[in-house]
Amino acid sequence: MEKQKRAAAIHDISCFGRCSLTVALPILAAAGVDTPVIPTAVLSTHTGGFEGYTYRDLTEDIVPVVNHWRSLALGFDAIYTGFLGSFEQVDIVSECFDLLKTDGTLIVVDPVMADYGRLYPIFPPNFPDGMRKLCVKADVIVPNITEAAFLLRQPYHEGPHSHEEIDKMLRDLCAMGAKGAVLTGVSFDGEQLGAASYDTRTGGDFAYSSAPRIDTMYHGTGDVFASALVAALIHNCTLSQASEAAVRFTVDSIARTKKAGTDNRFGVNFEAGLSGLLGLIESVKK
Ligand code: PXL
Repeated sequence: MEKQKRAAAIHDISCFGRCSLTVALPILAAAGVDTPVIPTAVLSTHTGGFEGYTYRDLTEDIVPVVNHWRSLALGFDAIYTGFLGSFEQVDIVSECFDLLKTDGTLIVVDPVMADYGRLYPIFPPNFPDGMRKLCVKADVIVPNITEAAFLLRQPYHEGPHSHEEIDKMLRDLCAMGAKGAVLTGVSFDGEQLGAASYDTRTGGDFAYSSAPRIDTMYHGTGDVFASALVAALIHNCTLSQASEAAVRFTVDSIARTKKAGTDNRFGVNFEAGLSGLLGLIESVKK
């Protein structure tokens, strides 16, 4: 049997609401990936739409965990980060990349901080400056359109977008330092919604994946998308193949959640798609 791949996931645990580690861990595990975790904080729920959530910060634990792992000489095929709650955490995680990565470690940064034109209320206005520094060190970044606008210090506007605009955003994002970028929430016509990717490692390939827009919004879909993307990349998909698999996995999760009429704060039913995830990843390679 092929050696099992290992991806370290560095995110918070939102105990309820299906995002961050409670999404990344099952999705990567279903794809057969050994997924050690560094929880950066424990919250009773995510911060999107719930009142009175608890928040236990675990910043102090991050470096000790990493140092212990270093004493075990573990190797990582990927390091995947998402929501980080403070500038200090961003700086520490940036340092962790240097401490943990070896030749061939893929660093994927989802700069979770904003959506629909606005920063999440938990973050100060200059938080994108911190995230920018982390994105510079990534192999692949996975912003939505709002996050990309903040990273690029440019005004946000709602879609549809032109191909020229999206391609320029992708090029400019990679010019900041990342080798590849996948932009989510992309629509060229208002009817189809999906992702656009750009990979400088393959000579600057642009690719687009979409599905008919489902007119609803659920929390945690960005994490579902990025986790499926990392799973596919670990299985040697190209960035465009991985983006296609992640779009399909996320859209299916949204569709079944809409059918069930679930509260949009509760996240999406990705669990029903887990048994098909490896098959989906293999199918996009053909
Ligand atoms: O889904 C991203 C996310 C992760 N973690 C926490 C969040 C959010 C989005 O709001 O609040 C704590």
